[in-house]
Amino acid sequence: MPYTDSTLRLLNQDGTLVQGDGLDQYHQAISHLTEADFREFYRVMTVVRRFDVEAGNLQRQGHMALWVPSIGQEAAQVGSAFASRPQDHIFPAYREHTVGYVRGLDLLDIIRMLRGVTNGGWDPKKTNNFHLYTLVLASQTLHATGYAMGIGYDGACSSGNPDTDEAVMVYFGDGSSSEGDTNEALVFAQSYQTPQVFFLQNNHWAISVPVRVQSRTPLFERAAGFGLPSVQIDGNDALMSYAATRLSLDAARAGQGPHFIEALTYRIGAHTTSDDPTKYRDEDELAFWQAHDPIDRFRAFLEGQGVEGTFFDSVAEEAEDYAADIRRRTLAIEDPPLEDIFRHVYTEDHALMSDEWEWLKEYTQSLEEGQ
Ligand SMILES: Cc1ncc(C[n+]2csc(CCOP(=O)(O)OP(=O)(O)O)c2C)c(N)n1
Ligand SMILES: [Mg+2]
Repeated sequence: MPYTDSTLRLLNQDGTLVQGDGLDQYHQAISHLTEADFREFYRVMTVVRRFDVEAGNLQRQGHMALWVPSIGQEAAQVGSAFASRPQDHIFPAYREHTVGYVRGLDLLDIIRMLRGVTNGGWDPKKTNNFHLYTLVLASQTLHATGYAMGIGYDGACSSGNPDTDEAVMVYFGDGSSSEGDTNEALVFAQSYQTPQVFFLQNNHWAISVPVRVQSRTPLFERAAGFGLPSVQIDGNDALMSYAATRLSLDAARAGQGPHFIEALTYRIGAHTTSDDPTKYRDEDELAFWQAHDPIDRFRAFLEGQGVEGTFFDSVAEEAEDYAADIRRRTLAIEDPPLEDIFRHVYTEDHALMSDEWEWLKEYTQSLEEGQ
């Protein structure tokens, strides 16, 4: 059983709400959510999961070098993303497709990045402060802490108005929690009391290394050593993810310093399309997590609230349309000019680059002639 006695949860797997001591503040934190909001949580998770499957298929069909699936982690992401406020800055790792969707990222931009036709992603000013995917593990924790220190210097937090005070949220994984960068980011965040939430998605694996090798103690307990308040939540519970993140972000933006959330979830798919998890993972473990699917849980909750079957049918249809649109737009992506490989190496023309470009032109031509 991956959960501990400390794991916080609002939604049971059968979709019923958990009541009980100590949960009042979390129930309070979701009390303003309407049925329309809940439907939106479900819609987003379903559409992004379908997108994820389609992107995996596109990779297998040769349209991308790599795909990074996030199936199984939708609830941790949808709840925390909806809990952020428009003025917040979000620093993702590379698996936060649902967060990106909520913040307004066109998910084709992730495909474009992994296809190698952009110079690294998108413009965060056009994606509601959803910053770039970061493949160098944990470096985004430092970017986030630096940004949050800047917010402090600018006086853009702690005015007492949650609708304008800014905060930062950084996503990182269980494996990344062992990186020096993460530990340095935690030290600086604590020293400067940054308006920041560290959102750790513990999906139980860092490629083929299980989380038990990363730490003998639950990861959220590490935060205490740095002086950060922390909680461990059931990351497959979208409502608890929303509640814990809302409380933590609002405390951070109000001047109470950085907070830490560990969301227990699971990477249902492979690490990436370059990986085969059947080589190192136990079938029983996968079965446990498949039985704790976050979207099934939320559907059960909605059904318990009386949401009718036609809603689920229309969401499924929308997800199919979304996937078809992604496929159509992926196939329409044009290759960048070959010369771009050389164009940005030096700011000015350079003899070596010209020589290499001439060589490549000749070589490419010889291949065409050989056909
Ligand atoms: C600095 C650095 N070291 C190693 C890698 C290779 N690498 C890519 S993903 C990964 C595992 C990361 O695991 P975790 O932080 O748990 O995130 P997850 O992939 O599970 O979402 C590793 C070792 C890297 N990208 N960057
Ligand atoms: Mg991991």
